[in-house]
Amino acid sequence: MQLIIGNQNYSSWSLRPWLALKQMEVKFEEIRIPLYEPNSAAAIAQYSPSGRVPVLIDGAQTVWDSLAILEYLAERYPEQPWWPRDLAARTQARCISAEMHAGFFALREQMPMNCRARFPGQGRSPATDRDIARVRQIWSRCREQWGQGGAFLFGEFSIADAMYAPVVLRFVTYGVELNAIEQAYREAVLNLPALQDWLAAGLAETETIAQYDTLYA
Ligand SMILES: N[C@@H](CCC(=O)N[C@@H](CS)C(=O)NCC(=O)O)C(=O)O
Repeated sequence: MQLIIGNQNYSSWSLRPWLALKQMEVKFEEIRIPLYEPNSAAAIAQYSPSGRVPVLIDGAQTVWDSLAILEYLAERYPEQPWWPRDLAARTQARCISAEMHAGFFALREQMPMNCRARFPGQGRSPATDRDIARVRQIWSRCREQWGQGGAFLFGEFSIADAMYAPVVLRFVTYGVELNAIEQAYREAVLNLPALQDWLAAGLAETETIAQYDTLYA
């Protein structure tokens, strides 16, 4: 099984299936293609019909799009707890994962993932403030309603946490203030050894993407 990803410093969509694969202890080969370089599009096109990463290659099966990859993995390895086991919790987890996948445009555009950077207080606007408030509400409500069995949104780590992991990293980069419940959740995600491995790899990368590094520099 191969997962094609972009730069670990910047590629938020790549982080989602990568982190879930690590958490569920599924072995895979990682193929990293630095984005926005002269040969990036050609390199991605070798694997991805959409021209985007992440892409999962499992034998004859090509799966592009982060959420489709996560759903595929959940079906391929049904013994692992990709989604919460309780139907009501699982439904909620699917709703917030879809909400992340299909929305939060201001947060994504004005506060792009950049693990190495620190831009505290930057990127704020009425639109990003709305997105931040909604993420905080989701985290608080999930932790309060479903979080008893562990430190994650639905207790145990699930796809929903993978979907929100890049937001945890954005909140660090842009210094977003959180309440105690949300802070504890942010720390639980940050303390995952796999997330630390991702950050270390991102920090060690030498490529830079000027449009993200100079946004608030
Ligand atoms: N909806 C897609 C979005 C994927 C996406 O936008 N990937 C970015 C990197 S994070 C990409 O491949 N950009 C390269 C490009 O657009 O040329 C998903 O969920 O996988």
